[in-house]
Amino acid sequence: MKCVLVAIGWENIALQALSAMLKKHGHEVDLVYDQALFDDKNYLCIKWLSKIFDQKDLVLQKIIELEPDLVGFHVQSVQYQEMRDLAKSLKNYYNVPVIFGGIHPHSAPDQVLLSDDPSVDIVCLSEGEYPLLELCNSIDTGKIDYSINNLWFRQEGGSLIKNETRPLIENIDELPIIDKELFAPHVSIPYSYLSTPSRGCPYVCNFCSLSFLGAEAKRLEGPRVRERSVDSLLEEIKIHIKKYNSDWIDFRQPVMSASKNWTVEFFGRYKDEIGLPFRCFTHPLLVNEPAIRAMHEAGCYAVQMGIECWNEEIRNNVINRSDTNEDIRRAVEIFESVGQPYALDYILGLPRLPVKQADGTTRPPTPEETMESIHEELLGFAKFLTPLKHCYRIAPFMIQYMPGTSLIEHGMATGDLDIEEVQRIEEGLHGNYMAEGSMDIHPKRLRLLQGYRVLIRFMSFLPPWAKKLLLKLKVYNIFWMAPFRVFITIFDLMVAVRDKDATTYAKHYIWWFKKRFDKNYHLYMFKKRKKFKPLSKVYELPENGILGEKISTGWKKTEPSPLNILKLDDELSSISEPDLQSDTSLTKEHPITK
Ligand code: B12
Ligand code: SF4
Repeated sequence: MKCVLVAIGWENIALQALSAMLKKHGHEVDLVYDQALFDDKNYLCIKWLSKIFDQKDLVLQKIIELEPDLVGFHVQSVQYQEMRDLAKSLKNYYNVPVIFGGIHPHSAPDQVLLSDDPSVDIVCLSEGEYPLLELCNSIDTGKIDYSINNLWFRQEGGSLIKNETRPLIENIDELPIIDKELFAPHVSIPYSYLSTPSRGCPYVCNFCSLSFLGAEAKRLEGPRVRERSVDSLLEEIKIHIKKYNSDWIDFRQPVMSASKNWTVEFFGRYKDEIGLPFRCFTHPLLVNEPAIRAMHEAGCYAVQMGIECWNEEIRNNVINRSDTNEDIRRAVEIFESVGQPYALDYILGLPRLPVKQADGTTRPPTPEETMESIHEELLGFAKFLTPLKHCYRIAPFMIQYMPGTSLIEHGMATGDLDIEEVQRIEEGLHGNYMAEGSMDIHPKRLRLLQGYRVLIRFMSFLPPWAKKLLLKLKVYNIFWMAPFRVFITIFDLMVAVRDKDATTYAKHYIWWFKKRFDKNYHLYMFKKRKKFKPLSKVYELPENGILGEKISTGWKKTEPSPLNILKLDDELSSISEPDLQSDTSLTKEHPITK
């Protein structure tokens, strides 16, 4: 059978993993990729430019032209609304089951699989390799198997089937090597090679989507962190590097690495067997000298580490990180002594702690107490940054609440979030952390945070003596008065010039931009739009699972036998007038046909 996978915004390892599994078992896989130029939900979002380059109609056209048997969307929260719209449009023209997978459907499956909206038929929770394979195998037999674990189904009429979640895959080496080829026509793999060497994270920071995956792993009694073996990871990299000749490697796993021995062994061999510069991520509690030295000697040009909050009480009690400020100092001293360049991440706008009252109860902090606590925290952090020499980038972001994470409860308790805001978060309608983040906070507090954001960003490229002077003379007070966007853009650009990550991102953008003028590319700017005839009824999964006949407009359900027609007549007579009307409204002409 043919499965079409859909991605928006950036290269996607999840789809490469799924594709490898399906292809290994003889299924056909295609990718429809929308770079979403200037609205990639990653870093660069310029609304007016994104409108000029918006080619959603071509994305839809491409999916329909491929005549798939199943369409799978990878959905992160920031992409949810767009993906849902795309699925809805697709079903106006083509009869096909739609499956949503990825962290967003996993975090909010009930919000995605709605009984009153047939846009999404199936949701995949947790890991998708085996469930998707089993689903495709069942489609091959002509009848959907509704008992596949990890999958939730929506059937004709809106009834839902919610299957159990299976344990996590213990040995991820057993999975086939990811299918990089899938993305080769769409992203420039030679610029940078994206790899995720492990799954899961040993920590449970409650602002992070991985925290509830951790809780889920515990419930399923499986191991939370699963690492590829050194041999298997080196093999994957060697095969692909030979093919794509990439400039550097971007190790994008939660933390590299949960095990000191693995790190020392892997990077000891990496140096001789691969030897390319790379970047990776860590956590203050995982930083130890042998591991950092092994990484540094192997060509690590940057380690990225989250500090997230300099107020120890908030770090421990609100965001659920157990590291102390001393642990962070110790980790940073190791980077400094080894001479390892590093980048630090920071979250602005975290909820404050409730205030304890004399009678033992608590109350939310007052606006004044909140402002005071922010000043204290961020000036303390700025002072901590002053002597650092090898920290080449400090990235302060606005808090973006992720669906399903328990930080939301703290936000509610302190009044930072209300129920409507939470609903917006679960529907993927919240702001990106690169911009204003999730909250609709008081303008005074926002201004204060923006001022500190500029100050901390500015400190990224100052030598220690200049940072000291800046703080001593309080020159930074100017940042509270200046236009935030102008300042942050200037400083972002200054940091970006010497940041390999940012320069590669810029190179990718130019590459993508050129693709829009390549006649053979599916998102060619001037490509002729096809007209598709709208269907009279939106496709829904048949109750008996039988898919019927495959024609150019997708699955055509088998005509009911004369016996069933009699039954159907009875059913139809019980449908009320408004129901029939709402059905015909689905035949309205869609913009693509205009
Ligand atoms: C690598 C990575 C990236 C890479 C590549 C993106 C990618 N998805 O491959 C880059 C750098 C581009 C990136 C960017 C962003 N990322 Co990111 N990223 C990750 C990271 C570290 C690993 C993802 C990964 O490769 N996992 C390995 C694969 C195999 O596992 P998986 O993704 O869980 O997929 C499995 C299942 O979910 C399921 N599945 C997934 N998709 C589908 C689809 C179908 C049809 C089916 C059936 C199943 C299925 O099957 C897969 C295989 O088992 C995760 C954290 C994490 N560990 O998950 C964050 C994470 C996914 N990123 C996150 C975010 C917020 C972003 C950004 C928005 C941030 C930003 N502004 O920079 C952007 C969005 C860019 C974009 N448009 O894609 C959040 C998402 C939170 C949320 N609720 O949406 C995560 C979870 C990090 C976090 N700690 O919260 N990211
Ligand atoms: S250490 Fe990083 S990846 Fe792990 S739970 Fe915390 S924020 Fe998420």
